[in-house]
Amino acid sequence: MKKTQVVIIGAGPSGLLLSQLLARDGVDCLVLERQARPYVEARIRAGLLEWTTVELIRDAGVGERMLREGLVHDGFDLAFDGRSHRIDVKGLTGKNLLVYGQSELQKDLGDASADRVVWEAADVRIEDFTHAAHVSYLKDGVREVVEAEYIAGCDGYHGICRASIPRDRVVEHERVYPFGWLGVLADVPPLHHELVYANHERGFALCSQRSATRSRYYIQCALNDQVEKWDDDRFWDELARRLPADYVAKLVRGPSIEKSIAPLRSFVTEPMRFDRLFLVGDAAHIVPPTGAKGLNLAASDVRVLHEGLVDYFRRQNDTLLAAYSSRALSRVWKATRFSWWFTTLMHRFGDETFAQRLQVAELDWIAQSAAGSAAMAENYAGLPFAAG
Ligand code: RFL
Ligand code: PHB
Repeated sequence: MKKTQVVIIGAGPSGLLLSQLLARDGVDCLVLERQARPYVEARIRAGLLEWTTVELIRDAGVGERMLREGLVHDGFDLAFDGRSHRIDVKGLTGKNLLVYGQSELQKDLGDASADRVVWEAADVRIEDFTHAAHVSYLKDGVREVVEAEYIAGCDGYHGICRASIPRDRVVEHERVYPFGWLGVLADVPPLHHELVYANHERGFALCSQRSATRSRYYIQCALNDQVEKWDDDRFWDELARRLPADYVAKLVRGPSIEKSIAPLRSFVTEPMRFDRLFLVGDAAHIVPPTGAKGLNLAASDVRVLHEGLVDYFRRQNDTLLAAYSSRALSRVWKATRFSWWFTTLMHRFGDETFAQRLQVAELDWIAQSAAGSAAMAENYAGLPFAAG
């Protein structure tokens, strides 16, 4: 039997960032991850960090490469109706954003927490989360048991933590969208120095990036679409059709180095605490990627849970820990609302021209109105945290 103070299930960004923050504050923890480290680090996912996320990573002592190599952005473009409008996030909120790939962050966190992670821990089971915190797993065919005071469920949407909770104790809210995103990563310079979100009658498009020489582009696709049906030429042609001409003139095409389809979903679990088990990040909630809130929400859960655990272990005060679920959910629901709204504003839901005209009218209003632009910028930059 191994003993630790906090057992963390999942070594994605949530699990590793939590372990790193706890270790720096002298709280003992162990991370159990089902996959091998290279597999986790190869997953291409998020790319855009809110400044509060950047600060948390820096405070965890793992921000050195991120701050050196990340690209600081001040705003982004909305393209619609053949034209575009820039949202000046920095001017409207005082906050920047940082382009830094989740796979790079995952590597930095992996290096920092190497001695606290059991990679390839198979068949992880929560043996008890009510009276005690007991977790077991198989390593090289041998079942190991870990006894802790708390369990952090950081094992993503398909993990075992949320699934271990009796159905009558959870409420799950869900919205599934009738389309997906086809994403391409390519070693070509981005067509613009900031991100471009495009509303077009053929469907949504997003021009993002990972560095000055690596682009990440997405287009809305059918839910049942297959990636094999999209060779590179078809993808570049379709992307170009959905962008105003002045961007297309700067589009550099090249071979894709990754291509995948992701479904879009909004999902929130309530509450986020069950006795000695805390759900964190994608294990508790999913947002559609429009607006880039997923990883940022995971980081904000980690921040709130870290504060609560440190107060408990260092000062024997469990007030903040007791408030974890309500503090985290208040930010989760606001980001869920924003991601749903931005998704609804930018995508084709069918053929009806009425909805399309309303989208363009709303985008035009956002562009013209100080209040509209400010609301967009505030949400995009990331909303403040609830007081403790
Ligand atoms: P993760 O990253 O899913 O990590 C969970 C970890 O748990 C492990 N695991 C288990 N371990 C042990 N036992 C089990 N039974 C286990 N089951 C699972 C998994 O192997 C994995 O290592 O969750 P986490 O840490 O909460 O992090 C969440 C983020 O990864 C996610 O929210 C973002 O990637 C979402 N997202 C974006 N977020 C942003 O903030 N900005 C973006 O620009 C952005 N773009 C995106 C995105 C997600 C995307 N996809 C594909 C879902 C773009 C895309 C296309
Ligand atoms: C990305 O670069 O993967 C990305 C950026 C912004 C989004 C979504 C995804 O809103």
